[in-house]
Amino acid sequence: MSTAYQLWHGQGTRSLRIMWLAEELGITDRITVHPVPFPPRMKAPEYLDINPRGSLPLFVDGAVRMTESIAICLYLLSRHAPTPLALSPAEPGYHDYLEYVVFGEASMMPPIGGIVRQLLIETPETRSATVLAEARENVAFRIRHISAALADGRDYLAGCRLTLADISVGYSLNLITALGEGAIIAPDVAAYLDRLRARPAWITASER
Ligand SMILES: N[C@@H](CCC(=O)N[C@@H](CS)C(=O)NCC(=O)O)C(=O)O
Repeated sequence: MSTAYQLWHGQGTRSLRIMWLAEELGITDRITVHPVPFPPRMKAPEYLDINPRGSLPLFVDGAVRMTESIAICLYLLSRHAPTPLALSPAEPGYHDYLEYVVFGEASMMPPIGGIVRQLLIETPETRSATVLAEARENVAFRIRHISAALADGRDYLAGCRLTLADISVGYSLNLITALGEGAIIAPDVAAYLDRLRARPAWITASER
């Protein structure tokens, strides 16, 4: 099948959600991947000519240009429907699907960003142990919402199968471990993350 999509991708950044989804969908042969060093604002200023936001991902499909990782994933799911990676409104758990697709970005990433700031951006002089502890506590508290979805031995967040909800949340959980902060993650959620990271699609996508 001919290439139709273009993705500007930074290793470990939110564009990994699209790489992972593409592997699960079996459509990687349709995507031209443009690797971008992170952060582009400092390491690839020419990228600002293509994406003035300076953020990753950037996705292009003909005249379509998108820069929000979750919106791009939803776009690909609708372009490649039907797929088990999406839940339809008629299926049980549809509301959980919507909830966790959004939760992985909108609720998980801001406090994780607080940890990133303290660990990677602030200097020893400006770093605040209080702010870092507060961000860690906030992340741990939000992870309880993931535990609730996995109660009663459920393997996935919605619909008893892997969906975009798991890809959205799984990316955020993986980032916590990449920061060396895996101890924040409750054991049931850590086991869930291990299951996600054992998937061939994750392994292939995360190496690119
Ligand atoms: N909500 C957006 C956030 C995009 C974003 O902030 N991406 C980060 C990488 S994970 C980035 O490019 N940061 C560098 C910058 O904004 O300069 C999404 O989900 O795609």
